[in-house]
Amino acid sequence: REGYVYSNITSWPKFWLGLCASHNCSTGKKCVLEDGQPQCEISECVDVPSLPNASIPYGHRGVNDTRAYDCDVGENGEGLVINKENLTKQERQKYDLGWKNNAYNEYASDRISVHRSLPDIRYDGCPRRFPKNLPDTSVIICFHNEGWSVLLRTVHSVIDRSPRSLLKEIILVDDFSDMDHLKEPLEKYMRDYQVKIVRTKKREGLIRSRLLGNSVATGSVLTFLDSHIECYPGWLEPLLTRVAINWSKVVCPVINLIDEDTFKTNNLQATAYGVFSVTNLVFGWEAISQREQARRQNEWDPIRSPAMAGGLFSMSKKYFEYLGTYDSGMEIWGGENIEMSIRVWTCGGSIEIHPCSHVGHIFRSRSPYKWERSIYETLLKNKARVAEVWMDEYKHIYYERINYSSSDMGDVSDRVALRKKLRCKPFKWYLDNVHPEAQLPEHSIIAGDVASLYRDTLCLDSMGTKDGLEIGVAECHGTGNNQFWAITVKGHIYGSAEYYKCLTNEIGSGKLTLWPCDDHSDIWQYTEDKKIVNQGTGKCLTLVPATRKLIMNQCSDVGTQYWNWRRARKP
Ligand code: UD2
Ligand code: MN
Repeated sequence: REGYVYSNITSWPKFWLGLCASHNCSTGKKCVLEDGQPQCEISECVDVPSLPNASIPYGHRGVNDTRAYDCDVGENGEGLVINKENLTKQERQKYDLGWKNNAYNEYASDRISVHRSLPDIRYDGCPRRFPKNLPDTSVIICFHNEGWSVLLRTVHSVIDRSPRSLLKEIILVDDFSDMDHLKEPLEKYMRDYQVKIVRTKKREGLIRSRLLGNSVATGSVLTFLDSHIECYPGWLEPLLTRVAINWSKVVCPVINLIDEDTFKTNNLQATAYGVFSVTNLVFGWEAISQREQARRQNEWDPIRSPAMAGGLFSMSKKYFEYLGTYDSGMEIWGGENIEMSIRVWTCGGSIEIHPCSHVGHIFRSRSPYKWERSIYETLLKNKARVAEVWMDEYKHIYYERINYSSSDMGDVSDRVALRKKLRCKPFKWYLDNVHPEAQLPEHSIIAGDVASLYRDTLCLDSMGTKDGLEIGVAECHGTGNNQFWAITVKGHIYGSAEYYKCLTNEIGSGKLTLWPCDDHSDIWQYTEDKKIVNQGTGKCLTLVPATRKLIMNQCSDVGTQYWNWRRARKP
């Protein structure tokens, strides 16, 4: 096996007993075990553990740090606002470095207890008692370069809030991090908590790292978590209960937001479920459909979700393996959640979000990792593998928008064979039954980029996707996306790869803009001699070469009215 396991669990330390998991403490207090009994106490001031052997103590109780702090900083999911202008030069450097390395405010995190409390936000109707024989779980946390206090808080929130009998083990999978604190110091620290650490031998990415985690897991359920999360009270039991009811259920907690700057948690209930768009395979949240709302009786009933965000879920280990784990041909990050969503639903399982289970997650506005290829190329490859294997005739909707060739996705024959072996239902079944609310684009006549015949290095470009933005021209890049245009059977011109936006010649201003497509969208014609004519006004789309702008003019035979609508490559 790749990597190695640190400690084999023989007996469990007392503080693992998990009694605190079911012991509610009021705001600002945390639960500790005194002689084996759970007690509430005001959290002590010093507990972001120092890095072993670090010369400067870590955390806000550092000997050189004489400012007064509130001991209850961050408790109950409250935020800590750091005014960076007030920091000394040295502190300011730490502050800036924290942001740079992690894309979140590590400086603030270091000042909040790694055992901080979170409020119990479960609905009153959520069960507080659980079946005796719930299956146990391995919690698998993959990380690539994570801040010390954030990773520790992740692990402690699992230990502190999971009943011992349900928590078989915690497995940290280090995906080839290069931060020093994640080497010896982490091993030393985690040894006390009997957390297993396995490491990849090269950068594998999240997908193959999870597979490594699974290969050493011994629990009957796998619970995957990101490395910058915090579990709320009672998070685990509902997930395992659902898996125990039916082993083909894949169950996700409600994902709450932990603010990347202050670490304040948002403590909201579930109002959305997961979906993805067929045009670009991008995951998103959407209001729970009426259909699904009608099926549920209570707000605490599980929500059947068309897709999952990907990071946080429980799934039977046996089922995970039966279903073909993950597509190990996918790189680094992205797309695996869409693949898993389609696979689970079409091959007989289901995905649920449990409103009684909450986990906070730090969403970052940029990715702090190093990427060998660009994020864009990595995603292209991973998503093409999803489309090719799972989407049947619908894959072309995706391909034509990105101009992707089959040679770039690698070999997918194993996954095609898996789909056949499992006798999974067609993608159309998924669209009809699991996510009938999904919007699908109209059937297109031609789809691809549109180059000016007057200057053939210039292509029509949506210039972004905001409603009402004027479109223009830009150097042709050949990757689809903002230069993707499709004219449909009805004569609508779809612009932009991502959303259902239609080309409109605004009355009055005459501007050429994109608005959400509907029955009233402008009708266009792409003529035999390659002009783009607006049916309402009879005018032709015309390039103004000097300004690189577009206008509508009377049709004539000037070169600037001719456009080469080039078909996207189809694998
Ligand atoms: C979301 C998911 C994430 C994953 C991703 C799509 C949630 C909360 N998060 O993005 O789990 O499904 O969508 O792929 O649903 N990591 C590695 N090696 C790498 C890169 C990342 O181990 O090369 C780890 C990383 O440390 C983290 C996890 O993988 O724990 C997910 O990465 P992320 O947090 O950057 O992704 P996120 O939350 O934006
Ligand atoms: Mn994440």
